[in-house]
Amino acid sequence: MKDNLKKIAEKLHDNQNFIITGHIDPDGDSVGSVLALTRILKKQNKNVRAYLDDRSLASFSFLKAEKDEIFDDDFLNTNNLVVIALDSGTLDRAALKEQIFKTAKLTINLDHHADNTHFADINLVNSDKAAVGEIIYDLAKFINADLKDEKIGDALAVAIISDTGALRYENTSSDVLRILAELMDNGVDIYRINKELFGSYSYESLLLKGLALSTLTLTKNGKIAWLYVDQSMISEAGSDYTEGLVNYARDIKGVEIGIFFSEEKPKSTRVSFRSNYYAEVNKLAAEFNGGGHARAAGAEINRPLEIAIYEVIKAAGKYV
Ligand SMILES: [Mn+2]
Repeated sequence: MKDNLKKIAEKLHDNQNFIITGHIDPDGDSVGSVLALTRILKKQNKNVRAYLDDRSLASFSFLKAEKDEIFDDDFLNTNNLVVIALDSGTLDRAALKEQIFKTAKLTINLDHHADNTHFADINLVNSDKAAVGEIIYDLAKFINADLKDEKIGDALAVAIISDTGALRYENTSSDVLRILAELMDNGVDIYRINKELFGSYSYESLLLKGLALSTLTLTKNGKIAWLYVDQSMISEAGSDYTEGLVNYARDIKGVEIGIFFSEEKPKSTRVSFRSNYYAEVNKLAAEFNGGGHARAAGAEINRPLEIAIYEVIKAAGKYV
């Protein structure tokens, strides 16, 4: 790990032009890490852009991404591009046109998913890290980046707080607490970030939450719970914000696996898996061509919602 950190630090130093990307449907770790690394490199006078679209940035407007931090097509005319993918277990998962990745001078992959396929020229994958934000922090320390910069600190804190569920998940290590303490000492307002991430819902998204909760179902043995959202509920509520709904299933007392289903199209269902203590939901997700972490994983199933629910719940029974 240290070796790769050193190798990556050298490549950051020796190159000038960078695109930083996260994963599709980005979460706080993805957006926070991408913006943090973009800002770190910018401060080192690099020519760098975050590959994030308006839709991805909408929930993170408080991170105040500037136009000149964000990728646009003109940037593709830049020569000798180094592409850095964050928080993406596979190249498919990276939110970047494969062509851009393939034509890059050099590719780097920084991730914390145990099932990462090491798809880049240089790979630093550490599944002991709670968030990619933690890896970016290590890298920042290694290259003596300015962590007192408020916009870098905010982005790192968003990454780490998001992936630890505001310090509630099993991955909340003492390292995580030390990093956040340091960021706080540097002036990062953790209360404000928590408020933005977990206390700023739209009215419509809560209507959708109400509809989703009315579908909550528990298996006979009480170990698996699930809920879903379909297209009619999304139009009724006027929101498609489903972030965090899976936690309601996972957080029921006695439940080991919580599952959330979202009808994307008539024959496409997105599934999120969470577990509490022992069920390796990345293996369950892999049965449906998905992946992730032992306690948090996902899959995209090309089946109608009802059939996806039936098949997934049946398969989940083996893990509890
Ligand atoms: Mn992550």
